[in-house]
Amino acid sequence: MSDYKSLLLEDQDGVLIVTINRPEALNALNNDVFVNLQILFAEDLPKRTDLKGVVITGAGEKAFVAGADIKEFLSLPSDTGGFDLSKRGHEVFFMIEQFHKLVIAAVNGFALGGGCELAMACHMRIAGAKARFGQPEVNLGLIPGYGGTQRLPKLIGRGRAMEYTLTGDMISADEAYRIGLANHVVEAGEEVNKAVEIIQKIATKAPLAVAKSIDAINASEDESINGYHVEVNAFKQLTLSEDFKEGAAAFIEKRKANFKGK
Ligand code: DAK
Repeated sequence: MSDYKSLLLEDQDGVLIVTINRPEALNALNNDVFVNLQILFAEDLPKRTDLKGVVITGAGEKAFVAGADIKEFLSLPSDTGGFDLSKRGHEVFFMIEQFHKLVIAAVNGFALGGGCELAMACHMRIAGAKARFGQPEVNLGLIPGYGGTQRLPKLIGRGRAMEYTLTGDMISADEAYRIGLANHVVEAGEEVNKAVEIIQKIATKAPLAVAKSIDAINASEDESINGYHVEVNAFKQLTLSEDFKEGAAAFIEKRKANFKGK
C-alpha cells in the first residue's frame, strides 16, 4: 500500500476503514485528500482480491467532512487551479460510486458541501446521532460542485433538494433517515460498526452478483446509458458464472453456498 498523508487506514477482517484525517480543519477536503483517495481507489484497492468493502469516515467526533477546504480553494491560481481541483474531485467521486465493492459513508458529524457530496457518492450512508448533512455553498456564493446538484435530488427528490440547496439548511440525522439520505441512524460512535456489519453480511453473498448489482443500480441514474440493457447483460453473464451453479445447487441441497467470485 502507498503512504497516505491525509488518510488513516485500518483493516477489520477484510473491511477497510478509511478515516479522513484532518481534524484540525474538520476533515475538509484539500488536494492531498483527493490525491490520496484517487491513489487508493484507482491503484491500491483494485489489487486487493480479499477486500470485502470500504467504510469512509472522518477523524474526531465533530465532523465527517465539513466541505472542500475553503482556505486552500481561495489560494489556488484562478486560471487552472479550480479546474484541476474540480476534475480530480469529480473523478474521485465517480471512482467511489462505481467501485465494484460496497463503499459506505459512516457519517459521524458534519457532512457539509463537498463532505455531503462525498457521502452521497458512497453506495450507502450510516448517520450517527450527531451527523449533520447540508449543502451550504449558497452562503459562499457557490453551488455544490462535486455532483451535489445531481445526486441530492436523486436521493431525496427534487423539491426537497431545491429547498436544502437554496436555503443551505442543515439536515439532522433523523431527518436524513426520514427523507432517504441516510440508510440507518445509530448512536454516536456506532456508525463504523454498523457499516462494517452491513459489509460483512453482504460479503456472504455471491461477489459477482454484488458487483453487477452495483453496476446496474448505478446505471439507473445515468441517462446516457440504458439501465435495462445493463441489467439484461449482467444477468446473462451471471447465469454463466460458477457462483450461480453453486448458489442454485446449495439451494436444492439445502446447504450454505460456497461462492468463489467466478
Ligand atoms: N474548509 C477549511 N477549513 C474549515 C472548513 C472548510 N470547509 N470547515 C471548518 N474549517 C476549519 C475552521 O476554519 C476552523 O479552523 P481554525 O479557524 O481553528 O484554524 C476549524 O475547522 C474548526 O471550525 P470552526 O471553528 O468553524 O468550528 P465550529 O464548531 O464553530 O463550526 C462548522 C463548525 C462546520 C459549522 C463551521 O466550521 C463551518 O461552517 N464550516 C464550513 C462549512 C461549509 O461551508 N462547507 C462547505 C464548503 S464549500 C469545487 C467543487 C466543490 C467545492 C469547491 C470547489 N470545484 C468544482 C472546484 C465545494 C465547496 C464546499 O464544500
